[in-house]
Amino acid sequence: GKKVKLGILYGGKSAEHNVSLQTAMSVMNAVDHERFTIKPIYITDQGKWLQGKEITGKIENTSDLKIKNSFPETHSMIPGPSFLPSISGNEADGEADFDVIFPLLHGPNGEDGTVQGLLELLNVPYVGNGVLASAVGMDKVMMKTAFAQAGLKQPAYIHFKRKDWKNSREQLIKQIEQKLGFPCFVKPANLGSSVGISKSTDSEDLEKAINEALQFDRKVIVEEGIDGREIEIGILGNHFPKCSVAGEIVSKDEFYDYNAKYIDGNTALIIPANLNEATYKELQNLAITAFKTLDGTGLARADFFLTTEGELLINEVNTMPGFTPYSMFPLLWKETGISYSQLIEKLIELGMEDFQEKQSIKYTLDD
Ligand code: G1L
Repeated sequence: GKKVKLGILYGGKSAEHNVSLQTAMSVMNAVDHERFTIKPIYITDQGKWLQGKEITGKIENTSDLKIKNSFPETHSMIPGPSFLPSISGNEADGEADFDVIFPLLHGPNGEDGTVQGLLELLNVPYVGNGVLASAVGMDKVMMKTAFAQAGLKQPAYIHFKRKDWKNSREQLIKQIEQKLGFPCFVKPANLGSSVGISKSTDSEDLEKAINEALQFDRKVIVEEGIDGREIEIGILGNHFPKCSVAGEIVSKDEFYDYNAKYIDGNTALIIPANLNEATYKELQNLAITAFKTLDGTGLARADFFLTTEGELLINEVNTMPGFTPYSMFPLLWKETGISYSQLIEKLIELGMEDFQEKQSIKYTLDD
């Protein structure tokens, strides 16, 4: 058949610009050039959109992905209306430039549903979660509210805004001490920022941590510290999502005790995690429930605590997990029997399937 024109959207005005470049390089090198035409779309760290020439061979260096001049030159890239029809193929002369887009962007300008919204308006199929799941998954407070409603157990937490902190600091500190105790974790509500997160062991610490987190977001969440193991699991699918094996994250002090295959800085990933059968079953059920609660499509990584009492608490669901071949999500699927290349193809398929399904929704009341 015809080759699928795969747009890879990467870069972005974000602190994680380089993570995105690394990931885009891995994805481009893993897809089958016989089946796909790879078309790069680069967003510079200044937020400028540039389209690159088709990629036909192996990329050796991420600097090769830092496109300088847009191609074709006549294209004015987003933002600006003239380019929009050519992404989606709504032009009078016909064919779409892209059959499907793989968005690899991190942070408030891409992971929070805004890019997904743009792609919806352009009417182009894309890989991964839609607007709603991306947006809810990005905001820890919204996510926890949804999980609570679904009856999922999670660590206790308190959230507030910059204004509340300004007006009732004393009261908030007291509330946190009473409801959560120490240690507790302070985080910007926005999941995209890995910055601004800290552990507090006393109220003095806590104040500092909150001031710090408030620099990165107007909304802050403080979570109870949990004594337990950190367990993660991959989810793949649309209507009938499937789980991967689980993985465990252990710290440097512990990982000499394990035969860890994957070591990542100060942590090791134990894959598959050593869990009893009942815990495994429950973990899978909870992960699927969480995914459906967010109305997820394509993929997610669900992160849990397994308490010393054997209880599973959901920590968060990441709708855009790390995605190099050495990241937890692809490693979990590899252990489950799906290679990195197969995973990418499956995700593209799921994205196109979801698009087809959305196309069949009736928007008018005529006939
Ligand atoms: F498109 C997928 F498959 F849905 C997808 C999109 C984005 C998977 C993983 C990611 N991950 C990221 O964008 C990143 C936050 C790790 C930056 Cl590359």
